[in-house]
Amino acid sequence: MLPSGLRCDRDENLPTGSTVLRLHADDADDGANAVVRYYMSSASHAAVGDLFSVDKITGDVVVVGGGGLDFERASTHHFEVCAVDSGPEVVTSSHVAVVVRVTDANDNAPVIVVNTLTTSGTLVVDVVENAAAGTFVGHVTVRDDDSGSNGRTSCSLTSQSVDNPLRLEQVFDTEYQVRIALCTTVHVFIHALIYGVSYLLYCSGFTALFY
Ligand SMILES: [Ca+2]
Ligand SMILES: [Ca+2]
Ligand SMILES: [Ca+2]
Repeated sequence: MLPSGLRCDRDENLPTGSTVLRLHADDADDGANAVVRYYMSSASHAAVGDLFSVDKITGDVVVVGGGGLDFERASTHHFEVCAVDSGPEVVTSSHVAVVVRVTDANDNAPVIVVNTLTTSGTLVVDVVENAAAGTFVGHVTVRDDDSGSNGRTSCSLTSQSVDNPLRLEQVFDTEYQVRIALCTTVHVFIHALIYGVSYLLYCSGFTALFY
């Protein structure tokens, strides 16, 4: 007799050959009448047979292929396993509904897609000199196929230049726009004239950065 239902949680990327769970059915008969064999139902075999198999002797449910468990491909698997005794006639059989829930792992890196207004097919963007602050340069989308915190992303410009003329604006959760910054570096020089018999020129200066 099998339990009516079984549920287990298993890590994503569990490799081929790993045992997901072991089924066991008791049979109160004697001899061959009590020897139980395990089979996946034909409907379940059609649905998940490329990923799981059932060892008919041990009752082990094993990962058999498809690159192992992949949360992004399917986070839950449902199938049915039958237990049949080995008497001269099949007297009894029972079945159990199995649910395997796959736990997400952080196995996907963020993917960045940049779109510009250019039609050249390259990511080289021409920007006219003196382009106004706020001029659109490019649209950035960041995607991560994992779930929860594993799929959360942040995005920033990595220019090390202090006068980087670009800024990154977040417009949606995973979408950004690159625009011309307010202005870049301004070098300010101050001249002071002191009039008299002759004049003195005092000159000083500083650099102002606007973003
Ligand atoms: Ca995966
Ligand atoms: Ca994942
Ligand atoms: Ca990720």
